Amino acid sequence: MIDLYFAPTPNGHKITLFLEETGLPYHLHRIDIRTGDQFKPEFLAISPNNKIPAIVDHQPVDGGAPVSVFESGAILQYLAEKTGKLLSLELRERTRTLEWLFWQMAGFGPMLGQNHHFNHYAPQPVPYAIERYQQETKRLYGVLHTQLMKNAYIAGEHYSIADIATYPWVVSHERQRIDLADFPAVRNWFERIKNRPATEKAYAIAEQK
Ligand SMILES: N[C@@H](CCC(=O)N[C@@H](CS)C(=O)NCC(=O)O)C(=O)O
Repeated sequence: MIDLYFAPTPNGHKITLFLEETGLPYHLHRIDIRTGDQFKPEFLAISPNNKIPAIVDHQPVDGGAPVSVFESGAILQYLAEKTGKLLSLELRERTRTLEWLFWQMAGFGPMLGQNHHFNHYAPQPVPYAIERYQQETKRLYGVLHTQLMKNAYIAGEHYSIADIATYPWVVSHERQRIDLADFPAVRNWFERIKNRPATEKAYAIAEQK
């Protein structure tokens, strides 16, 4: 059984998407990041950077003590290696998948996070920052569009943890002031992932619990 420490945010949704897609049993624990659950000592013991998502795997493949993992990209890689799913063992496809997973973790996620911040949460308008992160958001959607012109999915012809890491950030495209009509390959990919039964279930469960 996997314990998942979760809030319904893009980074949180990555892990419910993976777990629903693969059918790995899990128990979802809500962390209310608006009221400070992420600073409680028992959560910091699992996630020292005080952020969701985090997991504890009570049945690691080595048969040893439970393993905890924080950082959504590391969690996706850990779970993919545990299950043998959504991360190819073939050298080139695996490299491509990890390359785009790291692209999401280091670029698409953080830059779009800044876009959300300066468009919706900053206590005062900062035009330079709004413009800077809007341009960077558009650039990154352009990079994703170019990649998706080549393949059905980000790392090739198979759905992978690179898609799972990226999709929840595209869900918020309207908040990022992005029109998917400007990026048709992204829009087609987005619609296909949205209609996967596991995606529908992951979002429904996350909103309920
Ligand atoms: N790089 C981290 C980012 C995680 C992250 O930013 N989590 C946010 C919610 S999406 C959070 O827990 N924020 C609480 C806080 O910063 O106190 C990951 O991908 O896991």
